[in-house]
Amino acid sequence: MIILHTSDWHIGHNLYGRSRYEEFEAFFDWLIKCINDEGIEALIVSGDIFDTTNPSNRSLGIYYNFLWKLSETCCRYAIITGGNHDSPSLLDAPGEILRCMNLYVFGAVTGNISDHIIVLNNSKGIPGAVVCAVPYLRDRDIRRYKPGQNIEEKGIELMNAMGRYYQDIAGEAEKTVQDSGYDIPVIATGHLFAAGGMTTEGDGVRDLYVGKLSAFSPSGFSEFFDYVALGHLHMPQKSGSEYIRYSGAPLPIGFGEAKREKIVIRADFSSGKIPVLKEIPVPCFMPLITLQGDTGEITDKLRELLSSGEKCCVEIIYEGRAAAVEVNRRVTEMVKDSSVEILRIKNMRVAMESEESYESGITLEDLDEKEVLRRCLAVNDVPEEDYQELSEAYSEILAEIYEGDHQAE
Ligand SMILES: [Mn+2]
Repeated sequence: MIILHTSDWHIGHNLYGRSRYEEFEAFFDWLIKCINDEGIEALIVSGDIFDTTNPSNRSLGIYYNFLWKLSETCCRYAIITGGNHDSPSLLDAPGEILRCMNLYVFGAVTGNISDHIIVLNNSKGIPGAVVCAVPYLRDRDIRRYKPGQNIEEKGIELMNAMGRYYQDIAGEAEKTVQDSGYDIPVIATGHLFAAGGMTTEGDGVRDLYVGKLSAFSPSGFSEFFDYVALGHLHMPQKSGSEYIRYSGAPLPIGFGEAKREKIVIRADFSSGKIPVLKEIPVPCFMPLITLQGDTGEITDKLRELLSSGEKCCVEIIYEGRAAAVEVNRRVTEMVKDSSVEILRIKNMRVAMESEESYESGITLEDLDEKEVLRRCLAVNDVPEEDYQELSEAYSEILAEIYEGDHQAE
């Protein structure tokens, strides 16, 4: 059985308001070709299919178009699990019809653990692998609410509940393997932050859980799993073992991770339960380039970029002393009618000298939610000893907003 592991597609993601549909279409065309070239029999997608809980019609079109094309490849199965960015009910809505095509979708956990166990048959119709398809585990799905608990206690309980879920599903999978009569590999999926995981600034990875204990120890995965296909972290990485891996996002989600290599992972179980793993690089469909310096440096680098004729998106970090409006005017003039698009200009000098957003030209897009709160507390002269409690309460509200299933009705 040959499997392809990918995650964090974030279909519909835009960069500073610029849509990226063409990049997504190019990625899926490439993925179809890759699946055929690599002889993939099952595709596993570990969460964050869409960027938001209510994706646009065009995003939905890209997704379904891909699933339709997938059915014409050598890939006989797809296991698609929801991430923290996804709406469980939106993913699950076409679940029954997709199942007819051997496409298994799990937006959220059902009450019945055995629903999440799928036996994949090999090309001869004999059981070849078992998949434990575990989507992002929401607090409300696995933990019972107890009044009076503080955030830390809730966090510990949540991590324990996650550990129990993986142990229970491993137990269930073991029975399935025994019933099959074949000694076949077991693959688990997950969308979570594993302890020791790496992120970079501006990579778009959103905090999952409230409180300090928000990382899941990879030792919580049963040894019974031969491979764990993780999603959530956008940088490809191993998590405490060769066989517990994040594939990372196929497209850079921000300028911060533009230079990092993007991959999908091929796991070949043809010679037994220990897979042969291969990282397949994903091509760059739209270079994201950061130009940093004063007016001279920026215009020189921009001229070089323009002469290469390459299509790209640019972020400018301006460190000079002239007025930002002037730089803006100059670079806008330079890229007119070219294949270079400038997505944002950040004025470093003013940003460092002044915290006042009105004067510095810092917009809401430059700040994350926590920074907005920090500024709000400072402006309102809230005493510093209250910061901790207020920011924890604020994080709880944020989690509530992000995890609220707006498509539920
Ligand atoms: Mn993600």
